[in-house]
Amino acid sequence: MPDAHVPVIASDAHLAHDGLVELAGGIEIPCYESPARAVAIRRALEAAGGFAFAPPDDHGLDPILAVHDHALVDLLEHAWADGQAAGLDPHRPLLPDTFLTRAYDGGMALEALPVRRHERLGAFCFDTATPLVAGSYDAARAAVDVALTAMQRVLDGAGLAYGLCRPPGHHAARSMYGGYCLFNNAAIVAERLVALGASRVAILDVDYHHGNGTQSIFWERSDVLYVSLHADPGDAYPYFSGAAGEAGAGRGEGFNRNLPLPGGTDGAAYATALADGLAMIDTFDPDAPLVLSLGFDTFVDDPIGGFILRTDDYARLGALVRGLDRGVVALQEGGYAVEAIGANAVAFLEGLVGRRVAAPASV
Ligand code: SP5
Ligand code: ZN
Repeated sequence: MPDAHVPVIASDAHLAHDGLVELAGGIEIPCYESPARAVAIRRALEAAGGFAFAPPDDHGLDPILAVHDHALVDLLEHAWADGQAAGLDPHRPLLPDTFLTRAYDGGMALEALPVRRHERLGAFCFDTATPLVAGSYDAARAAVDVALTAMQRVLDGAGLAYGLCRPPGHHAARSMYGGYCLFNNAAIVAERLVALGASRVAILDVDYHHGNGTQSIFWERSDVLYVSLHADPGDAYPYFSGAAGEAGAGRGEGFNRNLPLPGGTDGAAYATALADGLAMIDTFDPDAPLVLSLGFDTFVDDPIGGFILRTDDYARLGALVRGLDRGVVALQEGGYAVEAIGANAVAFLEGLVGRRVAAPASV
């Protein structure tokens, strides 16, 4: 149905998740992960036409608690208010300054976390680039609702729905946030699909970075296949996961597939790897819509990425995913070249839905 409008689920709650600064090289810089990203995508889709916008439905906490520990949800819900009650500056974001790493714990039986939740951040966060502000929790809840509503549209018969999630999700693990991610939107959708009766759900992650959170959540699961294309973690964030040999464990062994790519990867090399990833998904034979973690930080001008994909490439990649011939729940992850992110989203989604794709070179 090439003429049907593609459902786009979006919420304005993200506008208040404006972290102001992240720490990079010991100094504070403006956040790459800004409200302007989602605003630019929305404007570009509106200008392109063919997309039908709708707000998310409220799905409540249960789908989140099926993936994340209550302690993480509690932290994200209350850290801001606890900090304010303790007299912190309302104009400064919360960032951890002390990290409870595996080496800190070292097997000791530590007894307690601080009572005030803004002092617990380092037990639940893995980086210094994920600030929390007053509106962060509501934005994260809305991003989950956006994702679940997009899922519902596909279950109701749309071939494709796009969730304009912000904050993104794929770096968030069961008990950990970071990498600009608070709740793992894609993992929550996948888990929800299982709860609704699916026995094989595939997540395809095309963000520039490895989705360490998604990998860890489904590490021992054979009912959720995670396939990720990303920058080789040997020299790219998040550094500690994403190698090709990480295949899952226990029943999940073989159901985690990492396809690390070298710095400088272009659209042609990327498409080759994507075809490999899609073949893995086809073999797995999902009985639920594909969950697509869709990042545009593979773009040539991305300020924190190291690949060289161009806008036209995204149309081709979308068309490749379309070749799977399955329903797709596309969820926004990263992408920080704000001036191009709208065009990149339009190109990918139009390729995915089979509309206005550039003609093959031979025609
Ligand atoms: C969802 C998502 O894309 N999260 C990415 C989080 C990356 N955070 C910090 C990356 C720092 C990389 N520094 C490279 C600087 C190049 N100028
Ligand atoms: Zn990314």
